[in-house]
Amino acid sequence: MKTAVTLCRVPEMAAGPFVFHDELEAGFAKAAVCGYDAVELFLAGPDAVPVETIRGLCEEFGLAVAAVGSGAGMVKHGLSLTDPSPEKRRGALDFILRMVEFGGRLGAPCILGSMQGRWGGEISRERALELFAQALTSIDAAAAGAGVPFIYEPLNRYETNLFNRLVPAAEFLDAHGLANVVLLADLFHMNIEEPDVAKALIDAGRRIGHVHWADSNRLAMGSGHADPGAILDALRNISYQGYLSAEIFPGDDPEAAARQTFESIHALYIPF
Ligand code: LER
Ligand code: MN
Repeated sequence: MKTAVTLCRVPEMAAGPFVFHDELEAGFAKAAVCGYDAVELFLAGPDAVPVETIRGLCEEFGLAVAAVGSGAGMVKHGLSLTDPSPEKRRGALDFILRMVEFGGRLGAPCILGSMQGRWGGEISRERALELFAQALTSIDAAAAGAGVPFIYEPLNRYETNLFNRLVPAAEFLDAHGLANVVLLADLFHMNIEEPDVAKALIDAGRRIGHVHWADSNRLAMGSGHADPGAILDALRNISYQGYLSAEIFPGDDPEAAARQTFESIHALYIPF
């Protein structure tokens, strides 16, 4: 199990649930001081920062890149993989494939969150899932070629209507033979959607590849009513080896939120 903290450099996402919004060097420095193994990066796109610059910062601060987010494709360009417009869908797929390639050069998988889109209007649920499976099939192969998994994140009902819970998402990946796609278990979304968070982690365990470590109110763990002990027990039960990444609202003191998150993991952590 490894720890990561989010660092967002997308102005349109300045109010989002990301701990640090500093310039990259300052953000890397803060992540390192707080003890993290890695940063999870949210950048404006695949060409926003040269890969060499990020590699240099990783080396300087002794950090890895846990994952790269793709949310800028939605917030900056309005792109989604299930959009009614074929042109928008092509743009979305192209954006994701370029993010996969960019992340691959850093050894980091790309995350699909908001760019999954939603069904409705002229797109039926059946058609949206067909489009989604087609796109994921191309992305699965591209990520395998880049030597990284691809991370699909079920979101709560207010953000998507494709998949809100882990087990149905895992069954969808299985049904379409998407062997290189893993699931992101975001504890905030799960606290809204799953009847039993620990049970869902165990039931979808074979597919879980990344965790957003947040309390029920999306603040640092310890601020709400999630049960981090039960969640860590479930992750131990599935021999989870990936990152616990702080994707939370930072409040007035991002470094305090980062430290609280880190301590919430290490206080309860027993080596898996
Ligand atoms: C959005 O709610 C979220 O959880 C992000 O990880 C998706 O990009
Ligand atoms: Mn998330």
